[in-house]
Amino acid sequence: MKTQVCIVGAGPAGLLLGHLLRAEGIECVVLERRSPEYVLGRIRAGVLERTTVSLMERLGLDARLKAEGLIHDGFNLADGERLIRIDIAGLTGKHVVVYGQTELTRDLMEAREERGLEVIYGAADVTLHEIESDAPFVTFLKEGAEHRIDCRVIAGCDGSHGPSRRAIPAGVGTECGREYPFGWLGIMADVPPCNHELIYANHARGFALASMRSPTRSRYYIDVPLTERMEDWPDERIWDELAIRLGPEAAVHITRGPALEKSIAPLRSYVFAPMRHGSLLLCGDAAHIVPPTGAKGLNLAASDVHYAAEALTKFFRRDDGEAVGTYSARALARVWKSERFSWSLTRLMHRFPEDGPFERAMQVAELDYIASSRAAQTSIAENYVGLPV
Ligand code: RFL
Ligand code: PHB
Repeated sequence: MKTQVCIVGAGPAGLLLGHLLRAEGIECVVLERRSPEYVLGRIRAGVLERTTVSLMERLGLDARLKAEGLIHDGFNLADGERLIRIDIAGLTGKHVVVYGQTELTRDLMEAREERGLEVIYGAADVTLHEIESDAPFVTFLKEGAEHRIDCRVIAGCDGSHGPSRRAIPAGVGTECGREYPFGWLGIMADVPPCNHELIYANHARGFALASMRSPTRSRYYIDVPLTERMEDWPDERIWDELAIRLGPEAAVHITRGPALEKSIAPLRSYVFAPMRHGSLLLCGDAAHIVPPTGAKGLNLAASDVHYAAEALTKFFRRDDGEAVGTYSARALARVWKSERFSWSLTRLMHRFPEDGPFERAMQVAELDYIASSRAAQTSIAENYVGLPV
């Protein structure tokens, strides 16, 4: 098989890129290791920035997002006693939209036939070849047979464990990051949210987040040591812990219900640079990871795709390779700012095991400063709604 762009991974980055390229008449094929059902079963992000919504609008795939997405004009930081509201609409004139990554992925998935986007699910042993040449190719196994896709460009949208980043020879790139000494235990339940806006709480017992997917579906998180096992967290224990950490005002509005899903995700910051090597472009989690505090992971994948689609359109439609050459620098400039924001909000809202009285005093002072300073709130708000692309 021959195509112009072979996209590895059909998560939000791969599907968004595929649709944007097809809309420009560029040929592409997406290869996905898992089944569509498996991809839709993964519960992840929930908050969309303007840039992510705009991409769906541009594709004309925003009907359900418009109808079902919840517009949020603010969110809250709780520090045990008070609730500091960040009025993102008042401070920036913009808002965020609460709409699950699962739903966004479903919208992109369902439009693939109508838009002529070929996605091959169940592609095993995907391997990238000759990425330093102008004629790279990808091989994979499907139902026991080996297949080969020749292309001009490979887009690595295969998440943090995929083969794309690993295809870059050792010594070419640099990587750095940090692991955090806790994970987020998430619970999804068909109960009304305890508050109409998100609450990120820093409590003596640890972090908590009250989020949602709809007026009848709640998503909550607490941080737990990485040594915790899911079996030790029956639903009632999670609800009890949430009620304490979110504080009495929110606790009275928590409706408990059976968990539809529960899982523990580790927190990590990571960046691989450059995001292009030869004919391979990396997008989304394949190149970087942020801790979920601040809801940047999915949105960063979308902004990478925005730059990648623009670069590839110039390359294939106008024979202009400059944008491909500058893709990595453009994408990384935004990536680092989101890394900084996610790291700083994580630092502010979690109790780190190694922290002493000084680190805690710094958190208190910063929360106090945020509570009293419009400038500090504006800085948080403009990062939360998403920096411009
Ligand atoms: P994805 O979504 O991981 O998609 C990558 C796709 O590539 C496929 N793949 C392969 N395909 C072919 N061959 C291979 N060998 C392959 N290996 C992997 C995978 O099956 C998958 O379909 O990356 P993408 O598209 O870059 O999107 C990024 C976002 O998914 C990610 O940043 C966020 O979901 C991060 N994240 C969260 N972000 C938030 O903003 N808020 C959250 O609450 C939140 N929760 C999460 C998360 C990420 C998690 N991960 C990665 C473990 C919770 C979890 C558990
Ligand atoms: C979510 O609803 O899953 C969510 C919301 C905000 C975050 C992280 C996750 O910062």
